[in-house]
Amino acid sequence: MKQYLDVLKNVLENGIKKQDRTGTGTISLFATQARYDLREGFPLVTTKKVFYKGIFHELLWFIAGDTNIKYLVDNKVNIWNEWPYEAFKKSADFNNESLAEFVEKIKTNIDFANKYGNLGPVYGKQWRNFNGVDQLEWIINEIKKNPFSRRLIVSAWNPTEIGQMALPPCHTMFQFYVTENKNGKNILNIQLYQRSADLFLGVPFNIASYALLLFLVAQECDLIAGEFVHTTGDTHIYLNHVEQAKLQLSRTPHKLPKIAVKNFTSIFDVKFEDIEIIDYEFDAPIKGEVAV
Ligand code: UFP
Repeated sequence: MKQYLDVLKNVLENGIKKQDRTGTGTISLFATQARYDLREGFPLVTTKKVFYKGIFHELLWFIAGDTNIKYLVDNKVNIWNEWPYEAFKKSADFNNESLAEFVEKIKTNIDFANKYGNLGPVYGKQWRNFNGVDQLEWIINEIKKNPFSRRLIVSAWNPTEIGQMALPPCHTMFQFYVTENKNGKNILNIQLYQRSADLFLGVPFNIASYALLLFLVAQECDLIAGEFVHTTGDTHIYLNHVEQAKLQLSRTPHKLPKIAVKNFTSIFDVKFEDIEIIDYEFDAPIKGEVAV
């Protein structure tokens, strides 16, 4: 994962101090790019431990078109809880419940989850129903029928619905690109455009998520998973992550793990238990405050 460390180093050395929405302050650079080739291994950052399981659950949740946190909290994934909790606090039903109590209610009371667990039309909704269009199903059929198309795009950035979303999408659109391979199966590549990238905390997860998406779509379309090209707009390191970033840069990357998905029948039927990360070698986790 030298490519990731190179971006981290580039922003630390060449980034410019920039104020931001959260009030934390960042060092930021506009528009960077890194390329990860899945044929060299699965791009999971190795210079700190990455807890990838939550992100795999999240991707399956996107693919299912789900936008309610219930599936995530049922699977102990707590990355999206703050937003519906904030909305619940403003409701007439709020009775000074803590975030933990709110999450417990989501788990145990389906009516409550239906009423208060929704995030609005975030990724899953846009991927599967962008103003009536199932973009994911469409793109998979299109890659199968017309692999060399230059129009293989999915967009989560839906200006007609941004106002109803808990958070405007950070990973805004992706494009597939098929490379012809004379010696075997053709190769599937993906480029993500991410408008805003928290390099230390968010990006290792974003890389793992899109690498898994590429792997699954390649399986589905009987292609080889090739490059994930990660293009980021506002590429930043929060000022309270600078020491952590330097610590990471002092470490030497390990060799990359491999990925395998057992019992694959369709991208729409993948079970979390069937996704396997093999031989993940990593250094100690590094803590950092999330800017909200
Ligand atoms: N962020 C990421 N990746 C994500 C995600 C959020 O890096 O997948 F959802 C970070 C980027 C930024 C903040 O630091 O979260 C979102 O704030 P804003 O909407 O102001 O860009």
